[in-house]
Amino acid sequence: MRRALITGITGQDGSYLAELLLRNGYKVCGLVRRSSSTNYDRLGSLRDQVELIPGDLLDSSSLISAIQISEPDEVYNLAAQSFVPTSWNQPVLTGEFTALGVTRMLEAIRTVNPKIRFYQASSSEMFGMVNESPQNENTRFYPRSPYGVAKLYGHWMTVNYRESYGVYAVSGILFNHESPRRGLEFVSRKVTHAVARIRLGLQQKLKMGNLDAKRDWGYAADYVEAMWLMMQQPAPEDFVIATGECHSVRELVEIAFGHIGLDYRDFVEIDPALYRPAEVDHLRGDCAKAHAKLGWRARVPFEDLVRMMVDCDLVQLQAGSGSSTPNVASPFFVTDGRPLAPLNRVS
Ligand code: NDP
Ligand code: GDR
Repeated sequence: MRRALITGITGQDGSYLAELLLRNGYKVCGLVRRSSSTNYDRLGSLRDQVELIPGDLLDSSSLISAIQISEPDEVYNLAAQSFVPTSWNQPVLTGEFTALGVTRMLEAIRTVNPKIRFYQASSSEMFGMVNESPQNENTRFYPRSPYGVAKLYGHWMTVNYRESYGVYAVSGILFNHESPRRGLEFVSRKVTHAVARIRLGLQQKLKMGNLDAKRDWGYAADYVEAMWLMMQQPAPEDFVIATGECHSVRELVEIAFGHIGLDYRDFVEIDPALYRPAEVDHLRGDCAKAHAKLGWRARVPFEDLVRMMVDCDLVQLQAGSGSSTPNVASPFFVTDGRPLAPLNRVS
């Protein structure tokens, strides 16, 4: 039985990756940091199928011990301070988690067993102010936030450990990916959750920042498959993972409100406080390399993703689940990978 250790298993991607690895027959361990109350909502019933090991990216000895306990063939480093605006408020802490945390984990691997394969969750935020579009593995990096800078450090350390020590270390440069398990502060889920609340009469207005920013948004469950595929190759390489399509935040709100028959202009208010000190205006990925070498491509179109997230938020709010990030089943994959009809379309 192959064994994997996931850092960030309680996050959006961690829960989808744990599901995938369990389906693929892995023994799955997850690193979890201590908090005053447990935070396993996204894991749902997976909680009983994975082994959770206490540890923190800030603490090297806990990483060494997590590797000794889990004895993994593969480590997926998904843990990070992942919210871009917070990185301006807490730049040093973001650097500790998101940048130096990568080195701590790589050093732990080198110390315990350098044959362990390592995946680093790199980000399209590293491209930042782009000089070409779409962006691929050779595009210049120009990060625009402390988060982007920290991710770039982690990316280069991953490359460096591959080149210096021959570790099988790969960096997946993933563009934005969303799901019903997305944190509420990220724009997609903020919008779909608010739309569902407005539909149910629980909220009147939605405050937004820059509606003109453009992103390449895909579905998280698709993207964790790319992570796993990168770790199964004969030699370690870095890959861009994206849909190749670009949409504005304005389109996002238009589709989400339109899905329940409302016009976003009646509900959205612009709040200048939500603008960022430096914006990434436009991102669109070119995943031709991943398609050619991994056979990977995104399966869920943007419009379907947004509508599915609104539907899931409506179902969760109506059920009064009490959790903002429940372990919602992966709606697109319960019928042979074909999208389901919307869960709860409201005309
Ligand atoms: P989330 O914010 O949902 O999850 C982050 C995870 O990291 C949580 O499990 C969190 O634990 C954990 N974590 C944070 N700090 C520490 C720490 N010091 N020690 C141990 N664990 C810690 O992120 P996503 O799942 O969306 O993203 C996964 C990774 O991919 C992140 O590194 C992110 O930066 C990167 N990424 C994400 C993209 C996206 O669009 N989602 C795109 C490109 C890259 P806790 O639950 O305790 O807070
Ligand atoms: P991003 O995602 O910064 O791209 O990072 P986010 O969803 O936070 O923002 C996307 C764009 O939407 C604009 N925006 C708003 N954003 C938020 N959060 N809230 C708002 O009210 C709002 N209004 C407009 C933003 O200005 C931005 O341009 C995500 C994270 O998952 C990172 O960890 C990951 O690395 C990158 O995606 C790829």
